[in-house]
Amino acid sequence: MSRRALITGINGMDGSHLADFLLEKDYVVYGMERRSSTKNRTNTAHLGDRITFVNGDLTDQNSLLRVLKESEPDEVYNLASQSFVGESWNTPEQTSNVTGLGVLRMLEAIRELGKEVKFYQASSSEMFGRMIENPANEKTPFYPRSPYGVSKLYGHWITKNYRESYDMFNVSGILFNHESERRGLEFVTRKITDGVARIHLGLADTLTLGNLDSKRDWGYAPDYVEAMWLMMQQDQPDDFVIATGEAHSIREFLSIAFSCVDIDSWNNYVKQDKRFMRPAEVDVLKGDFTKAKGALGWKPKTDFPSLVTKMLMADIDRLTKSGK
Ligand code: NDP
Ligand code: GDR
Repeated sequence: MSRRALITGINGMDGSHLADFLLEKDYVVYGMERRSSTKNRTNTAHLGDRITFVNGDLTDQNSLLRVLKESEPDEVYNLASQSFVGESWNTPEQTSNVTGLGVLRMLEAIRELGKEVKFYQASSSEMFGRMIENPANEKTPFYPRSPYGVSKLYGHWITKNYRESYDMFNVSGILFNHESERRGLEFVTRKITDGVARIHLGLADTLTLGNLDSKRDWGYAPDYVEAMWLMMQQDQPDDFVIATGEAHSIREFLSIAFSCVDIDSWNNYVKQDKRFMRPAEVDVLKGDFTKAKGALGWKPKTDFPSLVTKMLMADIDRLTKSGK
């Protein structure tokens, strides 16, 4: 019989890639979305009726229990969150409520349901923040640098605590940055590929960014959703760092993207604005995925230049077709 999965944050980047992956594995997939006045299913439009959408919100306890009863999952992947680090200083309370307490609500809903359900929590490299150890591994102490990072840390520890308190099958994937053609336009990678595509097509003259010196360990999202699934197939629940082991600066990202459209002196096209700087920055993030490689047999398949090129080509293609 097909296994059943519930994915929260279904219309986000990871939710849509995970749905693609699980459908390939013959899962029955339910995707939780929250109500909005205008539906945004851009990332899931291609799935048609191959998945079932259910309405629920991580800030509403009863809705989560209802969603679990409707979907009857064997595996829950909790990918929903207020995921934009920059925004977490503007709405710290809302971020804590969704990204932190939302995890507790889902765990309580699973307990209330009273059936054995495996639970995946989308933890983040932002929990390492100041990077006490470089590269960071599963034993590295945490030092979050934003309300988002602090909220993720709560979600991480409550997931672990419920595993130990109630013998639940709960895993936390500590994923470093991962990107794809479906990344939200406000995140720096997609902002760059969209911006460079516009400059290339004559639709824009400049691209305005914040801090160009921070470094991130960037992987490709479809590679990373496989790691989520592998963690859920282990005999014993455990937590894993998922990363590429390489860190690159925003400047390097810009340089590759602009060189793809034959522009060498990219400095002429990029402006900086304080609006995009953060009150506290994470200067560098780099992860050590040795444990995942050994226990899950996982490793990244897409290198940094290929990631940048794929994202840029997709944006050029999209903008060429739409003309705006
Ligand atoms: P996205 O921002 O693309 O997706 C987040 C999803 O959460 C959206 O679909 C959003 O719905 C939904 N959501 C937000 N608030 C609520 C709520 N109150 N109730 C229900 N749903 C809600 O994130 P990603 O796909 O990039 O990331 C997936 C998860 O992994 C997130 O938890 C993120 O914090 C975490 N993560 C991501 C990493 C990355 O590099 N991408 C790295 C490490 C962790 P709506 O469309 O309605 O806003
Ligand atoms: P991040 O991603 O904060 O790492 O969180 P983001 O792309 O927003 O920022 C990465 C770095 O780029 C710098 N930067 C800019 N960022 C944005 N968004 N816009 C700009 O114009 C800009 N200019 C420079 C930032 O200061 C930062 O240093 C992502 C999210 O997916 C989280 O949910 C996830 O947990 C972490 O990755 C791991």
